[in-house]
Amino acid sequence: MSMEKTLVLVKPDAIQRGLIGEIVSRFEKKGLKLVGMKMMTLDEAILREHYAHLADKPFFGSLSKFMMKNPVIAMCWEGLECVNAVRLLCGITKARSAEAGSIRGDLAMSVSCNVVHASDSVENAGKEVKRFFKDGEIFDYKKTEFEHVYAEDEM
Ligand code: IDP
Ligand code: MG
Repeated sequence: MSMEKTLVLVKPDAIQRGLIGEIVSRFEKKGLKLVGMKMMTLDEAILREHYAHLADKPFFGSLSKFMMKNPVIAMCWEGLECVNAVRLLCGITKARSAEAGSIRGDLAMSVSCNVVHASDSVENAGKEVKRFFKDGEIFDYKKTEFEHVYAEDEM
């Protein structure tokens, strides 16, 4: 068991649809700790890196265009084994098939406009947090709620 940090993006469709608060609230209610948050406009360079695994897909161009349509909210969340926990909260990529109760399952219908991004492994989470945040933009503070979120032997 280890404390992990993971990257979440509130995607352009969610910004337009007024879902920022709802999405942030899902992670807050789960008991995660917000350690970084900012609004930013993505450019082609960061998207080429971020979606490198999709570079040869036919939809890569439209995906990049979608992600640059308007700003996104980048967030870094912290918690015990939270990379996996956050992926589960988000649900699968194809939102209309995502499990009810998950963010995508409850809030989206599209494969591409699926309201959130979340890191898919501990290794990628480390890279992605560094990609979107500078050192001084990630905050270290005590979240007293953790005493109630976790058992003593888990912390
Ligand atoms: P993930 O976001 O669930 O990790 P990835 O396979 O890493 O899914 O794809 C990244 C993003 O690319 C997806 O969230 C979605 O916005 C978009 N995407 C993935 N597959 C497709 C597709 O088949 N058509 C259009 N967009 C897609
Ligand atoms: Mg992915």
